[in-house]
Amino acid sequence: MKTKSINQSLAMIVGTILLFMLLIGLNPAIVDAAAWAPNTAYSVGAQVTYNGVTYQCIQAHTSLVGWEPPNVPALWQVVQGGTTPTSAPTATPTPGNGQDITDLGGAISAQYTDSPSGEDIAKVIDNNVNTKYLTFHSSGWIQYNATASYIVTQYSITSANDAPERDPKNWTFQGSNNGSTWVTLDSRSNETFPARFQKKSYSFSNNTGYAYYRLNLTASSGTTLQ
Ligand SMILES: [Ca+2]
Repeated sequence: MKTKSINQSLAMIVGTILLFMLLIGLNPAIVDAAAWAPNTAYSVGAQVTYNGVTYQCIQAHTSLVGWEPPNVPALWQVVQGGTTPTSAPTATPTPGNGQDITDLGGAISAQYTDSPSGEDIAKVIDNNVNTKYLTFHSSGWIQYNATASYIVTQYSITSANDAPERDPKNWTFQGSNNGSTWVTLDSRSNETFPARFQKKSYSFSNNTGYAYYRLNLTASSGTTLQ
């Protein structure tokens, strides 16, 4: 398992053109132990890596999804100091702090694909504020599946060219490593975008890497989100 430390941004443009930037933090990667996996029997003393951190098992158990080492301190402790790799870690292209991970070739998708021509979900992360995603629903999710796990600590949303009532108003920002179990990282209510093409950035604390990030958005209008 490769480890990477990254501080990155995820940029998307939603609905009314939302631009997200996710900030990701980098952890030093030391990889001697096998990657943690669910449904695996671990005995005391076993070492695993998870998101670039090495952990040692302190209580025998069989792992389950949701029992990732950082979530269950009764089962795993961080190996202080770690072990020094005998050779330099393989160089992995690691975005630095502030990197927009939506520029790294992942997949963008949305709950709804009823967009008018030219206003599809791909417009959310095309780094062009003049294009937008629009769906004829008052709420819906948009998702970015990165090519690797990144620690995101910031995202940005940019308002679109018109119709402020379609702007996102309330949302949650979530992370996942399997696309089905989600952890809420940030929640916002009654947000407004007083100007068109206005970019707003949102920061939050996060030390866990995820490969999937999702915004669950609700517009201020009852019919359309952009
Ligand atoms: Ca765009």
